[in-house]
Amino acid sequence: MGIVNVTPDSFSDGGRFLDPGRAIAHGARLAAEGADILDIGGESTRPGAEPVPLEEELRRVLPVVEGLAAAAESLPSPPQISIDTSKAPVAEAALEAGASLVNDVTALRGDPEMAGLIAARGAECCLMHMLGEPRTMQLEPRYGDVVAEVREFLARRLEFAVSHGVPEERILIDPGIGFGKTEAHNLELLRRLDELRELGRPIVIGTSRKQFLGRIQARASGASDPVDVDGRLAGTLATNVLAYERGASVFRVHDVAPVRDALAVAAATLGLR
Ligand code: HH2
Repeated sequence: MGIVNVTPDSFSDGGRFLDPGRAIAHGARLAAEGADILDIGGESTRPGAEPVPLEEELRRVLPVVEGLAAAAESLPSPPQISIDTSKAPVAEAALEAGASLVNDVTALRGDPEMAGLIAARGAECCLMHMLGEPRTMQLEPRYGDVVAEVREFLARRLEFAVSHGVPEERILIDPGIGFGKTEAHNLELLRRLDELRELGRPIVIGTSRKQFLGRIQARASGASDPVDVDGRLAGTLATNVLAYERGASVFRVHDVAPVRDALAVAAATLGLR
């Protein structure tokens, strides 16, 4: 899953693809590198981010969804278009324009219309765990057993989605790395990711360029400041390979080609391809 952020403030690429033409070209490049899914988002969820008004989010993402849906038609294996939103009107417009997956970081808690919309449109959805909300989520997050609590949360959200008419086969789950979690929580979730397999749904993992990788890499090299976003590919590769080995099947990343290669080598090593 290649990330297309159409935002001025995303933590790693904010402002780079705010222009629709550039965002479409970027998405097309990720598809050419092997992305099976393009995840288009118009609202940053980085720690501390402020919510974006509906009209503004629509204005950012719609031309990009339309452009990439049109571009996808001419590709030999067209990528699926995903809309990263927690607002039902944005999801609705994107589904109308060619998206077929709704990546909702609130796991259908953000908008009461979202579950019914996804069910009515026969779309797929990704349910992600988040403790709190982006504005405040990194202020001292606490868990007893983080993996058990995330699994329990996802089990309840799966039940909720199914009870609102979304078929189980159309649902993916995601532990929400970095969403209300300390470095230790993120690492524990990755280490014990296989425990989420019990839920029987495909596992999405999103570690790409995230802050905890910058801190770990800095410690490895003896640097005092965290490695900045552009230097976090090593950590991104390591965590995606380990997540793959523990059962993840969708990898939400900024750098599609290197992750594709790392996963191909991991699969060959495990005798899976
Ligand atoms: N992470 C981000 C955004 N959406 N969706 C899922 N399912 N899983 C994730 O881990 C996830 C997500 C944050 O990353 P990014 O989009 O690069 O940054 P920002 O939210 O600042 O735009």
